[in-house]
This record gives sequence, structure tokens and C-alpha cells, in this order.
Amino acid sequence: MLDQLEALGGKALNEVQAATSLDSLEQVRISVLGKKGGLSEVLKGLGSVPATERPKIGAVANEWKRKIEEAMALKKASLEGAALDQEIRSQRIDITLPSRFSHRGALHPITTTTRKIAEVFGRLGFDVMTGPEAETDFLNFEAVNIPKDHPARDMQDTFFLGPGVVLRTHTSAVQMRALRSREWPVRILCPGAVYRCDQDATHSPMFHQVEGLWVDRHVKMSDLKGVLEFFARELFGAETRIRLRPSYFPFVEPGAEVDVSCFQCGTSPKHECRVCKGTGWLEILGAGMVHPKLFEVAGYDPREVTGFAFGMGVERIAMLLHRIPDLRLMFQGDVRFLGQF
Ligand code: FA5
Repeated sequence: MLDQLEALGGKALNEVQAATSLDSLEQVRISVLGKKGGLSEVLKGLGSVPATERPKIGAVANEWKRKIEEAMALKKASLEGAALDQEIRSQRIDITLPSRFSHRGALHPITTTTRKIAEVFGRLGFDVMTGPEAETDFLNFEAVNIPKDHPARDMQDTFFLGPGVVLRTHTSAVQMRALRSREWPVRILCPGAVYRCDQDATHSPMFHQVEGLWVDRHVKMSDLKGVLEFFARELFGAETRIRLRPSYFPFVEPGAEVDVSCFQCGTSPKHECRVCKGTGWLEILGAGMVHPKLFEVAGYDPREVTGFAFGMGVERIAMLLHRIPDLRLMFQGDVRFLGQF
């Protein structure tokens, strides 16, 4: 029996050493030390051994059991350590691998231009106010002094949505919303999409405008000029000059078109300049003193307050800032174009 124990113990120690995983180690434990394992099998023969021999055999069996358990504990620790090493190695990030090329999105030039405009006027105390794109005929036309049969309606070919509802043709519609909903002083900036039946290299059926309105006691034309000059210099550079040319818009009196000096030519216009076509000036917006009729519709007393308003096309400004030759490029979603901003 001692020989059997010797053979079993030696074999078990070899198997423990040879185990390559925690599972195979557990199999060795079950086959040697388990209830029906090798050791129990050998000890079943203990009954046929003389009583005087039994303590010695029992001691040898316990000694093998201890040795095997000790070897298993060591092996288990070593297998667990190896498994942990393997797990750490498999989770390690190889920072030497070249990264995959990713396409990064960017803001559309119309968005960046609108934000820049709002930021400049924000510094002068203008709040942003928005209105709906589907507007009533009344607020888009009638309330801003463009009655039904007024020829100015032809200046802006309109998309009609239904009786009395249009896609707004200009952000001037928000002017009246502001005047009717606020007490003066009013100093607001209204950015948004507008719609006209119009399409070529400089006109799009959907485009964006920014409207400005300042109503208070004693607001003068010179205030308008000062505000617009500040804006033009912030946007196009400190050397920029502006000029006002008389013009007609039904909602202002007097009205003007405002040009900025060509930032490409500087102080001396060049005949061949493609930006200003040799004129030295670029038209950027319409403006003027708020017509007294608008104050009457809004319930203000025109003897008490005055105001100025202006409206500019955002695409036009973005084209000038980024030298974009065709407005339609901005609406085609071509990543080769958009990737440049
Ligand atoms: C107006 O829309 C007036 N509401 C502006 C205004 C506001 C004047 C307040 C006085 C007081 P106008 O139709 O000129 O004006 O349009 C203003 C700007 O919008 C133009 O200078 C131009 O830059 C831009 N614009 C006009 N039509 C289009 C179009 N189809 N596509 C792109 N931009 C356009």
C-alpha cells in the first residue's frame, strides 16, 4: 500500500506541474483528492492492513495529501498570475499604431457668418430675436407699409402658403413682431432664413438675412451710420469705410443702400479688381429710419420715439469674407467646398 501511495503521489505531483489551466488543475484535484479520487481508492484497502501498520500508512497518506495540496496552491497562484498577465497584455493600447483618418465636421460658413454678425452687434447691446418663417401676409407686407397693391410687392417675388400666409420674404417681418410685443427702447437683431422666387449665381430661393432695429428717444441717422461703420470695420478690417446711397424701402424714410469700401483694393480702386469690379465699393445692406407708419401700427407715438433699421444678406457677407464666387455653392452640400471652412 505504501508503494501504491508513493506511485499515486509522484504521479499527482507530475500532473499538477503539467497542468496548463485552472480547469485542468481542478481536474487533477478531483481525480486525486476528490471523494472518488485515487487517494480514497487506495485507502479503501486500509481494512485489510494489519492494525499496527495502519497509523504509518495513514501518516504517509496525509503527508502526500499535504504535499499535493501545497503543490496545487503554488500552481494555482502561478496560473492565475499568468492569466492576469495575459489579460493585461490583451487590453493594452498600442499607442504606436497610426490612427485611422477621420473626417471632422465644421460649421457652415452661413452659420459662422451669422454668429460673427450677432457677436459684433451683441457688443453694441443688440439682443437676438427670431420670428417664424411661415409669416402672415400682414406682418410680412401690410404692417411694414407694403399694402396689397403696392408695387414694392413685386420687388420680392413671394411664395404663398395659403390665404394670408407667406414664406417670409425678409426678416423685416420680425421688426413688427418686436415693436408689437415690446416696450421701447428696442434694440434687436433678427437672423433667419427668408424665401423669394429668385435663382442665379447671386440669388437663391432660400437665403438668410440679419435684420437690426434700434428704437428709442432721439435715435438719428448719424447713429445708424456710426453703428454700421463700427460693424463694417469689425467684420472687414479697421481700414474699411462705408457710404450711404439714397434708396427706397417702404418701411423706412429716408432709406439707403450701404456700401463698404472694397477690402481687396484698399484705398485705391483697381480697374481689374474682381471683388468690386473696379468701383471700389461693395453693397452689403439696406437701411434707413423707421417709417412713422410702422410706429402707428405698433401703437408707439412717432413724436416720442424714432428708430433705425437695417437688413443684410448673410450669404452676400459670407461670399465677400471668404471670396466665394457663386452663392449656390453654399447649398450643394459638396464636402470639397465645405471642407475649406
Ligand atoms: C430687404 O430685404 C430689406 N428688408 C432690407 C432692409 C431692412 C432695408 C431694414 C431697410 C431697413 P433687399 O431686398 O435689398 O432688402 O435684401 C437685403 C439683402 O438680401 C440684399 O442686399 C442681398 O444681400 C440679400 N438678398 C436679396 N435677395 C437675395 C437672394 N435671392 N439670394 C440671396 N441673397 C439675397
